[in-house]
Amino acid sequence: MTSSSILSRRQALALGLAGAAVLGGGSAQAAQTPSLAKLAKAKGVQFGSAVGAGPTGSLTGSFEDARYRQVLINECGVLVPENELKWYVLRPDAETFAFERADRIAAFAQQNDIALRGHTLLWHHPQWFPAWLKAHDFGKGPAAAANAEAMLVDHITKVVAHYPQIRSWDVVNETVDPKDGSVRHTVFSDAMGQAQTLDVAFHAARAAAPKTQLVYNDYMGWEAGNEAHRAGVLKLLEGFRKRGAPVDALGVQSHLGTEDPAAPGSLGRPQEKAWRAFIDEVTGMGYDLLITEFDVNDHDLPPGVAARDASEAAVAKGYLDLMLDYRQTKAVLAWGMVDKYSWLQTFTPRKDGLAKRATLYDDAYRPKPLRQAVAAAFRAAPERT
Ligand code: 9MR
Repeated sequence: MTSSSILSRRQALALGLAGAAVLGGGSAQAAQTPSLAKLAKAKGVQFGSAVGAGPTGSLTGSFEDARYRQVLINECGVLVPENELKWYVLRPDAETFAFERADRIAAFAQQNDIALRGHTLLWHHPQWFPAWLKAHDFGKGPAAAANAEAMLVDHITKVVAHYPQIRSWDVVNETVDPKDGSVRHTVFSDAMGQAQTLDVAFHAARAAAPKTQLVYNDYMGWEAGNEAHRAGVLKLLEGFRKRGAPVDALGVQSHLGTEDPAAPGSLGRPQEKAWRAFIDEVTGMGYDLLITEFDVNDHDLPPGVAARDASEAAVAKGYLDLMLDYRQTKAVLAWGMVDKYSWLQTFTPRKDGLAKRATLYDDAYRPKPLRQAVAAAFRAAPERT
C-alpha cells in the first residue's frame, strides 16, 4: 500500500467498503447500522470519540451542536473530553478545580449509557501548563520536591475521585520530545526529577483508582520522521517497567498523515516494518494498546474531494488492520467525528485554503469513506476478550 494511493470503485469493493455512503451518497443523520460501537464491541474493542465543551460556535465547542451529539449517540461507546480535563481548563489557579465543562460531557455520557475516558492528568509539557503553574515557586531543595509532589498528587487524587466512572485514564501525555526522544522539563520535573515526576503521577492515579487502566499517551507515528520519537517512547516505557511504575497501556494517538517534503501530495511515508517492530517491543513489555486520537491530516493531498476521501480511507484501513491485528488493541477513539470541529482545521491549514476532511463525518453529518473504512476494519478484525 502506498500512502498516496487513490481508491478506485473496484478497490473500494475489494476492501468491503461498498455502499452508497462510501461513494459519496449517505443521508444526513440517518444512523448507520450497525454502529461503529457495535461493530467494535463484537470484536472486544471499544469505539468512541473526543468531544469538546468549549465556547458555543467555536472549533472546540462540538458538544453544543445537537446534530453532533446525535452522531455521538449513534456511533460511540465511549467519549473523551477533548480539552476539559486539562490543567489549563480545570485549574484556573492553585486552589480551584473547575469541573463544570467536563461535568456536562460526563452527564451526557451517563444519560446515553456511553462510557467516559479521561484525558489527561498530566500533559507533561510546559506549553500546556497554565501560566500560574509555569511560574509557581515550589521553594528550594528537598522542600521543593515535596511541595511539587504534594500538588501533583492532590490534583490527580481529586480529579480521579471526581470521575469514578472513568475506567481508562491518560495519566501522562506527550512528555517525549519528538526531536531527540528526551523527556521534557517542567516545573514539576525541575523540583522532583523527570522519572520521579512521571512515576508519582502513575502511582497517585493507581492509588486513587486501583482498577482503572492507566495509560501513557503520545503521538509517535508510523510515518517516516518519527524515528527518534518512537525510540524515546520505548525508552520511557522500559523505564516504567524497570522502576515498577503502574502503567498498563500505551495510547497510540494515531493522527495519521503528515507533511513530508520527500513525498509531496501524500499522507506521509508509512514505515510498516519499523512500526511493527515498535509495536512488538511495546506489547513485548506487556503493555496493552489503545488508539486514542484517530484522524487523518489531509494537509498535503490534492484538492479533489472524492480522491482525498478515498486516499484517507485506504491509508486508514491499512493502518487499522495492522493495529487491530494486535489483540492488545482494545479501544479506538476518533479525535472528533465531524470535519468542521477538527483541531486540524486550524493546525497546519491547507495551502489552498480548503477545509480539511480529517474525520469520519462531513459537515452535513454524512458518513464519509473514512467512516466506512473504520467499519470495515472492525469487521475484519480478529476477536479479543
Ligand atoms: O484537539 C485539541 C485542541 O482543541 C486543543 O487546542 C489542543 C491544545 O490543548 O489539544 C488538542 O488535542 C491534543 C490532545 O490533547 C493531545 N494530543 C494531540 C491533540 C491534537 O493537538
